[in-house]
Amino acid sequence: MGSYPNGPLGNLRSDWAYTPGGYTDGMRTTTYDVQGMTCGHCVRSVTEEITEVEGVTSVDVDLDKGTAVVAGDADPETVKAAVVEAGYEVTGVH
Ligand SMILES: [Cu+2]
Repeated sequence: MGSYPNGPLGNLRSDWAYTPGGYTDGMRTTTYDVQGMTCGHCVRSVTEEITEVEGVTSVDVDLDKGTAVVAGDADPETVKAAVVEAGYEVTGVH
């Protein structure tokens, strides 16, 4: 995670708190590139599996982009395993 720029835009979000790992808005989000999703059922399966991972507070799966944006402090390896469990593959985490 990078840092946010200083300057006019950097001050817009006053609710951002600084932590040693970077700025957060109280909830860290991680984007997972998920390969193999083709329809709403896929989205549902991935969403349900990731939701069950400890530390996950919300999941937003985008079929068109092929991403799952996960909020919370879940272990990325566990989230990846959950995606595999659902039958898909994680090709990137960022
Ligand atoms: Cu599907």
